[in-house]
Amino acid sequence: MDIGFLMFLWMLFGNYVVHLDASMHVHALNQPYRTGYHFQPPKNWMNDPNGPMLYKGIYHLFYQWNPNGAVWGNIVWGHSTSTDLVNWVRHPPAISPSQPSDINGCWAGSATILPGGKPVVFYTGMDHMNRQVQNLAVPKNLSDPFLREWSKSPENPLLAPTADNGIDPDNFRDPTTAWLGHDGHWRVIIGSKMDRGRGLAILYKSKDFINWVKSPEPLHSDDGTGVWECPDFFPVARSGSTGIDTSSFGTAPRVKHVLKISVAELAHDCYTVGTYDRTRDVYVPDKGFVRNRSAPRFDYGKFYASKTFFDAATRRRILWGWVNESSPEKDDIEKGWSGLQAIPRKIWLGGSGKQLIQWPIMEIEKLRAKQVKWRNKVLMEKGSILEVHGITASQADVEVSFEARDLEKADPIEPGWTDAQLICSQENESVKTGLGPFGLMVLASKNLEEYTSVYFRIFKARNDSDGYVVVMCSDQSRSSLNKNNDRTTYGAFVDINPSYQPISLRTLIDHSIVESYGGRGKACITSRVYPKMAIGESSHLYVFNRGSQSVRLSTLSAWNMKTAHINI
Ligand code: DQQ
Repeated sequence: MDIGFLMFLWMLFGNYVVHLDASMHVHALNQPYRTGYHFQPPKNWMNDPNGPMLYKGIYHLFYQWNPNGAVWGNIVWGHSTSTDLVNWVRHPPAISPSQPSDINGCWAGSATILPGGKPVVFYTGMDHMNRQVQNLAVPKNLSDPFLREWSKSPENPLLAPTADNGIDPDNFRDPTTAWLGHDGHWRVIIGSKMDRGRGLAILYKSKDFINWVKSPEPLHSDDGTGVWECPDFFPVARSGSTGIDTSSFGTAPRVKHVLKISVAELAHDCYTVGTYDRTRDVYVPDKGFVRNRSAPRFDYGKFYASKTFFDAATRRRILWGWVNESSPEKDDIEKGWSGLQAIPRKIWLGGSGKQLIQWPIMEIEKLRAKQVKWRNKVLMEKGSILEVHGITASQADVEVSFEARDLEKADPIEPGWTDAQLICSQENESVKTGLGPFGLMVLASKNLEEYTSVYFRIFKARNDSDGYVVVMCSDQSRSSLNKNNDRTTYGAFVDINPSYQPISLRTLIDHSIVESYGGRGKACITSRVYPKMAIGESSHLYVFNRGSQSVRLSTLSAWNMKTAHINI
């Protein structure tokens, strides 16, 4: 069948939004935790996003998938495509174990678009000796925009641990998107670990993408971080939110580089912003970036093994990240699936040059349906709770902004309170302090037997000249009557000055995921929750203030989100 005709059929039937109230009802009864607009396969286990790219106008997402069950194992590359990053069509797995170099699993990897527009993927194979090696695969038919069939290189594995190169065969994985160097040679980095827990990004170079030479020095390494998984290395503009191609030759001071590593020991995606010296092939993080537990993170909740790609059509850099379950494994087996992808986020460097900003891709706004709008409401001190009526609160998008008066009444932050998650856990949302907690209660039952609260507290900094410290929390401790799930209270600092700016929060609520963006994307926290009562139409949304000072809600917009067509 002709490709044009196929595309036509797909546009007609594939790329539409389903909004079936009856099916939502069935959804609520049988599978209350499946999502309406977050990416997930129809069943079984999913983890890392792999090889995201745009090819001939079609977005591709591959993902670590177990075709046989709801727990990790038998890993293949699941594959879906989309024209809008919202609605997705499922294809057969793109890459499955079939040769000695990947017979025990096709693990994480990335896509690179070669000059002339030809995509290739580099992925980690678990070989017949259970060593981690790197393999190449190319599309069989470049005229198929859906890239449904892939051929593995007869030269695989292209990179392997040997007695001479000193690479640990158990810790050598997750190749990045490759980039072209000043000498016209490709570069790629692979996550690894050396003795005594030094994490590193091993650098390889190649002229032809087949023959690779290991550089004597890694691109970067750090003591005590343990194995680096899923590294991601990309340029960002020093100003503005336009994305930059991974191989772009923009130079400092107009371009900075970001190195993200997934720290396995912490299950966190941490990043630094710094300078990439193209001649010496080293990356040096800017001063002030710490690499310990308080390193900056893409997300301060559940979000791991993330990967970006450059969307050349819209000139955006887009971030995908895996959001794991926080329920016991037996519950995952019972419901027959595990793992979501967060809503793809546009990502860019903030004006301070010190942090990345993330915002849900604008395409997701086309799912917004019925809207409720509020303006100028005063949330009185000590227990103001207002219900937002008129939307389906289990599948919603909410944007709200608060203005705190009487900032001088904020309590001073305790000395040593440098860990926001710890502050949020100690300063539980029911404890009243000067300014805050104020925020949202989402996925709440009518009488608040269950709810997930996302809220702020404002403290005075220890030095008057430093102004205020704004902490954002996402509290899962009362999310479900079932106490067997993870009940962590997550926390993040939000770098805003409440004297001049309203404190804004956007929360994407989708049955079992609560994805929150504080300070217009300066701090993100994603939670997974499994309410027993606050399900489907029995789910409610509230705004609250439990602090001892009143707070003004300047604006609130809440929308029902339509159900997207995802992998059905
Ligand atoms: N998941 C993959 C690995 C990667 C890990 C295996 C990160 O390649 O290091 O499924 O979640």
